[in-house]
Amino acid sequence: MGVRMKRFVFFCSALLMMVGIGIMGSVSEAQAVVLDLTTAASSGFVNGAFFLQTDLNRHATGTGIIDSFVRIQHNGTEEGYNTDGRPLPLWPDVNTSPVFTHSITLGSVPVVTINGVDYREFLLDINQTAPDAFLSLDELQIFIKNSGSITSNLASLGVPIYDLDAAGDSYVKLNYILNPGSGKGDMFAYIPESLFTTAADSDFVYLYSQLGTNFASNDGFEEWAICPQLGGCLHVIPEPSSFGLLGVGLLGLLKRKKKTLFKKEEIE
Ligand SMILES: [Ca+2]
Ligand SMILES: [Ca+2]
Ligand SMILES: [Ca+2]
Repeated sequence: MGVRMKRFVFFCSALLMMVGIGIMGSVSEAQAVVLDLTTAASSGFVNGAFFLQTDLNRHATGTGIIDSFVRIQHNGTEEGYNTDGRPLPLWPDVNTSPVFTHSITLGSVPVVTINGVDYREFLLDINQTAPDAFLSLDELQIFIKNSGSITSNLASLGVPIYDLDAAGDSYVKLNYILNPGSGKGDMFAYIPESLFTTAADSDFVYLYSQLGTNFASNDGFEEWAICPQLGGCLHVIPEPSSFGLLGVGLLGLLKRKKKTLFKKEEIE
């Protein structure tokens, strides 16, 4: 092969490689989702889970209605999961008070129906400063296990149920300023009930979240909660009109499951 031919072959190979990398890049970008929940009542799906911005005022719901089960706090990035186990040397961002961080059973997590689909409902309450109100939920993973006191790494948390990043590096962009003040919820995560079909009500649910990679955490803690006593947090919102037009529409589509899921002894 002559020098000119070798140069031509090299040029073609390089071109093919660049095209290939470009295709691979666009495919992975297509799989990753950036869900923007920075406007009131905005919503969307990531890997089949439904995320909804909310202005739920936890103080207006009364003590004991909302059960907080994992609280994490660290400027920059932060991560952790709920458990009864202590100490938590691998998870320094997690608040170790049993009031704020403890196990939950699947039976205590309310099931709500949206557009004919059953979901398990989780509430996220964030706290940020007003000038830097954006915060990213960069990872959310849910597991099921027959023990509620694990303290080790994520691989020890049992059966994987849901992963925000399963189809690419996705994140949900949140805006604290939509509902400022302490103790006000910011987002619902609705995980399809169909993913939990092999689990029993007595199994423990681990919720791992990591925040602050794309939009850094600051100021106060972030906290996940459920509303077991009334079969879901949306049912305790006093004024549906404050939910915005989309919220009102969703409320019309949302029904509380008939069966009683709450067992008092399972909560705290
Ligand atoms: Ca909040
Ligand atoms: Ca991610
Ligand atoms: Ca924060």
